[in-house]
Amino acid sequence: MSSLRETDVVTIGESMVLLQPMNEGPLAYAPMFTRSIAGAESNVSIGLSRLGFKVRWISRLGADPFGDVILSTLAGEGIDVSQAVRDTQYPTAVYFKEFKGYGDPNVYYYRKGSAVSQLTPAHVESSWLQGAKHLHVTGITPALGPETADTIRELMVQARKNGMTISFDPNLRRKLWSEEEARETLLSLIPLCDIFLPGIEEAEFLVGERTEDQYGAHFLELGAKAVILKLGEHGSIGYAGNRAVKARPYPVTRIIDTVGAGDAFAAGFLSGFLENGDLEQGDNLLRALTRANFMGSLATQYKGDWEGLPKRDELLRLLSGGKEVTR
Ligand code: KDG
Repeated sequence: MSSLRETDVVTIGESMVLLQPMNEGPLAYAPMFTRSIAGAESNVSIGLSRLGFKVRWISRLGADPFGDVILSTLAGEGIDVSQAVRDTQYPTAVYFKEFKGYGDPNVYYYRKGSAVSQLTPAHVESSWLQGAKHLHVTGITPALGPETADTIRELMVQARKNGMTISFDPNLRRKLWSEEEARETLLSLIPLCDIFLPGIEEAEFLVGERTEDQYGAHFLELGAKAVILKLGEHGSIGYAGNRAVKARPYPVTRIIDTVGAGDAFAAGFLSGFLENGDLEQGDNLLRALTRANFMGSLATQYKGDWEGLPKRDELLRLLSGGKEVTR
């Protein structure tokens, strides 16, 4: 086996070509679109890569032009795509957004029967995790095909055996599976992760209505070492060991597009975790949460799922209140 470069983070998931209407309003009346790419795991990969981390993104893509676009975009962001497989039988997925001018955008998926939906545990290669410190997975991949949940589970088990840390963002996508299936599968993956990153509504979906502290205690009891609750406009709260730390939100004056904010948050949090380590020590948890809140708020101010993610020097300058010289 050829040796792969050292990697900070490995992630696995589906990226799609994203078509966004150039005007607001119903998709049925949208004549023109811009083309980008999107996918929760590749969004996190871009966020981390721009902050200077080495990231390996694993996936399957059709042997089609849309697969080419995704690969060249991610490679252009400095991400290791060498383990992504081209599938000659099944296509790359596509998704559309619809901006109604109020609330979150609607999304329409064309991903049934995609290359990633065919993923099985038999595809897992030991090279995927080689030389890596951390695995990040989401609850989207398990929803995509008959054996994709088992594949994610297998990878988490292998990562554990390799001594890697693991983060898991449930990323509930109700359009992809039934509520019962989603709840059962997502809950079953929590004991395999170190860092669990649910939004407050996802926590409620999983275990019913409780207080923030009860969510934290419950998910820690299930086996996560840290629970990071995203509270939207109220910031976030993290639980690790006996600690509970709340981080204030960054005010956003104009929200353009909320899709991808959770992934920006995850990239921000993981970057803090990877830089500072043990979340039970000192102010490590607060620093990671603060960065996560800032990245999440920044992401909502751009159209597109990842385009607004900052590079390291920009992030550090903005976080310290520095102004940009624009002309
Ligand atoms: O978290 C944002 C992602 O959800 C988006 O980029 C596309 O993967 C995607 C999905 O399934 O919605």
